[in-house]
Amino acid sequence: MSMFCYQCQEAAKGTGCTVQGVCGKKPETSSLQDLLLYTAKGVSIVRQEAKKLGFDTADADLYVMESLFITITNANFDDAKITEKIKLGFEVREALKKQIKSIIEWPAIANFSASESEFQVRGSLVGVLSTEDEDVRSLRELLIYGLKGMAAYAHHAYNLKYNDAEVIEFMHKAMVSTTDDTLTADELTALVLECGSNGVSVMALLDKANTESYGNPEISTVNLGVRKNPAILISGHDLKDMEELLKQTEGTGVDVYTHSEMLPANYYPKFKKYEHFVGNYGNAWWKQKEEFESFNGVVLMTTNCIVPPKENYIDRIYTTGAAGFPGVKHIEDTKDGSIKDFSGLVEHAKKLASPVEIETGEIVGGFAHNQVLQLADKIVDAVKSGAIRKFFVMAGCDGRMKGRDYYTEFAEKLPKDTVILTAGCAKYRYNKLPLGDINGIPRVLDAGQCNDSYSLAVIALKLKEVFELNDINELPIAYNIAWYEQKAIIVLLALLSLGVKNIHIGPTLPAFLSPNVAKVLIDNFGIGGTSDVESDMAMFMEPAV
Ligand code: SF4
Ligand code: SF3
Repeated sequence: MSMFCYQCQEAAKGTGCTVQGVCGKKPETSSLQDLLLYTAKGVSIVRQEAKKLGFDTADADLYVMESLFITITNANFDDAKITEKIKLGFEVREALKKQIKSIIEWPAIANFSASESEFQVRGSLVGVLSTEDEDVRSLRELLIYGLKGMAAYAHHAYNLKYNDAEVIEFMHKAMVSTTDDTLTADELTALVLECGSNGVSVMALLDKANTESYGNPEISTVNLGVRKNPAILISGHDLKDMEELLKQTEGTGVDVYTHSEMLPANYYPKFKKYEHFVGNYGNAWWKQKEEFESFNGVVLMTTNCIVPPKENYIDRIYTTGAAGFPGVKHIEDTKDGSIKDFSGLVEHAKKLASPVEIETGEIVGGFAHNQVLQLADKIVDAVKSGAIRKFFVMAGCDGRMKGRDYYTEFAEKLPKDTVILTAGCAKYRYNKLPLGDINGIPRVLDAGQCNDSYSLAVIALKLKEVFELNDINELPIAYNIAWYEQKAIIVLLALLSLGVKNIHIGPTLPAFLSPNVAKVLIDNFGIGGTSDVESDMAMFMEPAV
C-alpha cells in the first residue's frame, strides 16, 4: 500500500485510496499531507502550553488553521508548498518552546524533526492507519475532518478580520486529543459533538463576516450566458478574494464570472453593483475540465475543489490561499493586511479569447436567512394553508460519481407541494430544472455556499419558534444531504449539535465510519443513507405533516 486516505466520498472501492487518489492525489502528496497534519498536531500541543502561560500564540493558531485547510480534498496538490509548510511548523513550534523556557518533557510528536529528504518516509509512518484500533481511528478521523471544514470557514472569516477565540481553542484541544491514547471512545465521541457546536459558531462567525462586509444576500437573478469581452472565472469559497478581484478588474475591460461554489457571490449587494460582474459560468467543480477549457480566459481558484488541470489550460489557471497545484501560478497571501495583487491575471486575461457560451438564461438565488425571514409570513401562510407540505434540505456537495443522478431524479420527482432548501455545490444537480414555484415562492431556495447551511439552520429555528414547537424535529423538514468533502462533515456535525435528527446522507456513507461508530450515529441521531428515489421519497413523505 503506497498511501491511505479515506476522507472523502470518492474513497476508492468505498474503503480508501491506496494506490493513488481518485481525486488525483499522488502517494507522495498524501504522505506529505499526513506529515503536515502530524506536525500541526505537535504545534497544537506546544501551543496549548504556551497559551496557558500567557504567550502570544497567533502564529500557531494561523498555522494549524491553514494546515488543516490545505489538506482538505482537492485543495492543494503542490508537494513543494506542503513541504514548505511542514518546515514552517518546526519553526513555529520551536519559537514557542523558546518562549516557554521551562523544562517540559514534550511527547515525540511535539519534538520530532526530519530533513526534507526524510519527509516521505516519515509521512508514510504517521498517516491514518497509524491508529490501530478501528473505532478510535474512526472517531479521531471524524474529528479531524470536522476540524478541516471548521478551519476552512475560520480562515475565510479570518481573511475578513473576524475571529472566534473559542473556536480556535477548540481546534487545538481537538488536535491534541487525537494524539492522546488514554481517551476512551465515549470521550472522543463527546469531542466530535463538541466539534459540531463549534461548527455552528464558526459558520455564524463567517455569516457575520460575509454579511457585515458585503451586505445580506438578496433574491437575485444570475445570468448564465456570456459577453464578448476577455474574462476571469473565479471559483472556490473566499469572498475577500472575490471582492479584490472585482475591484482590481473594474474598468479594465475584463469581465468576471463565478464558477461552482462562488455562484452565491452573485447574491451579495456589494458585488452585484459591479457592471463587469456578468454572472455564473458552468456548473459544479467536477465539470471544470470541459468548462475551464471552453471558458478561454483566466481562472482563479481561491480554495477547493481543483481537478488536476489539463495541459491545454493549465497555463491559464492561478491559485491563491490554501489552494495549490504544481505548475500552476500561485498568488501569495499578504501578511501585513495589504491586498493581494491580481494585476498579473488581468493582463493575462486581456490576451485571451472571450468565453464560449455553453448555456443561456438565468437562475434565481439569494435565499439566505435574512431574505427568507423577510418572506416568513408568506412561507408560514403557505405551510398553514397546506400549499407547502414539506421542505427538503438538500444541501451539501456535488461530485462526479454516477449515482449522484439520484439527486436530480429526487428533485424532479418531489411532489409539487414541497420546497427544496439548498446550499453548497449540491444544488447544481437540480438548480436549473424548471421546478416552478408555490404562490411565488420558488421550489428551490438557494441560501448560498456550503457554509451558508448555517442559514438553513437559522431558518429552521425561526420556523420552530413561529410554529411554537418544542423540538426542531417536529417541523415539516426532511434532510437528504449529499456529501463529498470535509466541509460537509462540519455542516453535518453542526446540524447534529442543533438537535436535528434523521439526516440522510449520500450517495454513500463515509468510509471512515467504522461499523461501531456508524451505529452510534444511527442509534442516537437516526442518521441514514440513501437507497433508490422511490423508496426514499415514500420514507421521507411519511408521516404526512
Ligand atoms: Fe481518495 Fe478522497 Fe482521499 Fe482523494 S481525498 S485520496 S479521492 S479518499
Ligand atoms: Fe463543493 Fe468542493 Fe463540497 Fe462547498 S466546492 S461544497 S464539494
